[in-house]
Amino acid sequence: MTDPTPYELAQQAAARLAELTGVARHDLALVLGSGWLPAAEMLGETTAEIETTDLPGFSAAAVAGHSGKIRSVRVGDQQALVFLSRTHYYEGKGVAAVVHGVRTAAAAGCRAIVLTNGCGGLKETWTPGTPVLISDHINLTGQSPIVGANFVDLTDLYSARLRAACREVDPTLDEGVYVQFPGPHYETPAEIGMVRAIGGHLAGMSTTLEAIAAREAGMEILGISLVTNLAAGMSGEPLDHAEVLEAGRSAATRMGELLTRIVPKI
Ligand code: 8IG
Repeated sequence: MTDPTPYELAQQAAARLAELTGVARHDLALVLGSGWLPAAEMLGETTAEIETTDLPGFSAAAVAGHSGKIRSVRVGDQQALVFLSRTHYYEGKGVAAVVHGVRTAAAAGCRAIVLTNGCGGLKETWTPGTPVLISDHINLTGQSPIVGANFVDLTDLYSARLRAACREVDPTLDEGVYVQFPGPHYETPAEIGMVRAIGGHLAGMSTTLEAIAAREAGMEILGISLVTNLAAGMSGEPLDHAEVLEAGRSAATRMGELLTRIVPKI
């Protein structure tokens, strides 16, 4: 027997997900980045929680503050699929593993996806704990989740409609271009200088490959970064992961309200 394609594997995962959650179709998905869990706790009633490893194609989560679970959450009259963790590119499991959750969400019926992350910010005014809408991205991994001659258009990758909806909820929200580095090391100050030079405002290790896979699958995409630290070389302090988790806790209420109020508009 031949191995399943990534799309077939996602279909299998979605079928098992439907069995385990008792929900035939989900409406939208959220992927939680570093620091986002406290905010997502405010979304609504969790009707099922499963281990990602109970679904075909997922492997165990590896980072402190990332929990390898998926929740089915009732939000108003919608059923959301919430990934409490993601597979990062730097884990070396391959790009298909990185986007398997996104493809599973698409196969589960999700028409939209909210991709969140924790990242470094390049604007001094973005103090740790500031959420920023992703307006566009630069993918510095040099990889694509798409294999073969499928020339997917990435114009307006991050939905202008959903960004406008977010600003109706919170008019103070800023936006910026997210630059994905391979990681797992943070950038050098010189690399942050490069990010600035090429038009980036946010530096992180996720999201762009997932957004590409989500677009390929026809989903509407909302990207929100939580700036957890000033980018390398800007603060005079070294970067550390504890700072990331603390920024999430302190900003949870603001981000939780944003998520809760944006979902009905999706
Ligand atoms: I949280 O400053 C978090 N993730 N690449 N740079 C990169 N990833 C990050 C950063 C950061 N902060």
